[in-house]
Amino acid sequence: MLLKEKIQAQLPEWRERVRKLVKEHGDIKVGEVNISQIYGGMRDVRGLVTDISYVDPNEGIRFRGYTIPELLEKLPKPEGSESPYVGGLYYLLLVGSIPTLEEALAVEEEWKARSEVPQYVFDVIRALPEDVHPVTMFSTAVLVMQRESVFASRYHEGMKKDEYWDPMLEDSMTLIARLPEIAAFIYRLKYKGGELIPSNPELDWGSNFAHMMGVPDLMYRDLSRLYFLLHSDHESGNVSAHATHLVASSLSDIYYSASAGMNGLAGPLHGLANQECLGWLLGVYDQYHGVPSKDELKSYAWDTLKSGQVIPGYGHAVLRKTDPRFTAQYEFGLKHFPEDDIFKLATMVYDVVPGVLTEQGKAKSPWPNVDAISGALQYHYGVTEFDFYTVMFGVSRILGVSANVIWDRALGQPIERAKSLTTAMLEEIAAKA
Ligand code: AMX
Repeated sequence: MLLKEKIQAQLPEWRERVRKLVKEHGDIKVGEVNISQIYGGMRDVRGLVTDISYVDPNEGIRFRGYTIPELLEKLPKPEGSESPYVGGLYYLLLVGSIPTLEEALAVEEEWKARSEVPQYVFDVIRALPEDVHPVTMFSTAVLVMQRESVFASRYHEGMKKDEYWDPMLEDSMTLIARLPEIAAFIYRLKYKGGELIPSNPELDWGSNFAHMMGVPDLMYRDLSRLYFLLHSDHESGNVSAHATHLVASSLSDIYYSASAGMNGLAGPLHGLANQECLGWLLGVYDQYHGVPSKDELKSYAWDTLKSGQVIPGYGHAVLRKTDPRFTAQYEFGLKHFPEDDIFKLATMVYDVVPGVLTEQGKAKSPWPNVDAISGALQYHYGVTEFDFYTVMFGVSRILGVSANVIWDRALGQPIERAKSLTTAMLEEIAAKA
């Protein structure tokens, strides 16, 4: 497998780099922790390492050093399309460099060869109660495939530690290959009376998802690939990435770990925000029977805040400017359907809400994050069932978190075990300070 060869070739150098850093500079301090951070969700505590992506508070995400506009320009694309192959993105996340078209297609081919979803996965999803949230279905589907884990079986056969990354890659490739069909299955089962659309082996991974969803407009294929690129990774401290990393650190395989990550993504302050965000936009639209005036929107935003709720899609734990993932989606909408009502409304919210949040003065960032607009784009193409959106986020996020845990294994990261203190101990430390 191409990815395996490419990673293997880099391993000696990477292992030596990390070994040397730890051996020669292991005592050097990179940060401190104060009491507010311990009680404040470990914000800004430097305790993780990843080379796959980095979020600068003002600039936003870079994947392997590349900004989103750079990636949209440089990654290979299907002919006549504007969004890159997801296979090429995965190559970049794992290998660290922009692939050629052939290399991106090699990943796509590898996924095609592994894409058949075993019947038991569909049976398990069908056996769940009808009112189960689609993310629960998705996470369950990921988890149940654990029985096929190559990592788990090789571990029990006594594999050597420096080989751990290899079956982790194997499992990740199989898992990812199956995700588009599993996600589309959940969508069609839950919202389209179970009328399924067979996979089209001619299509790339991202387009095939769009096809199996049953969205007739072919631009939805570009949007799907864009969506999968944008949501894939956001360094290591966010809930889905950290949950996956933490679970994987106990040498659980990717099925256990990614399913845990999906359960974290399901929270309303994380991935579920995109569902809540569209719900909020539609609430505005309903209340004013269409796109409201700016003043009406402002008063709706204040009502939300006064009732003690957050305005979904705005604010971020790290970012302090408009999220470039928001901008990329905003530009897509502006190019393809500027007159769409919900898109216009989302644009107006972008105009109004940062001012409202600034006036309220609580949120450290009043700017939109990735979720503020993604639902409006889905809605335009007829994917209006917004409790499904976090599943799409999950399909994408598994790309990033799996790339991270493959490298965790490759570099021999140990089981994670942070230290906790009691409140009395902290009081004592404070009293002595
Ligand atoms: N609307 C109203 N209040 C907000 C707010 C928003 N959009 N964003 C932050 N605040 C409030 C917080 O609730 C907090 O209030 P508190 O002191 O009463 O608890 C205060 O501002 C300070 O919060 P912060 O330090 O700026 O943010 P944080 O790091 O604690 O949380 C986040 C970050 C994203 C959870 C928060 O901004 C939020 O709840 N936003 C809305 C939900 C959302 O969009 N989530 C998606 C995040 C991206 C993703 O993972 N998909």
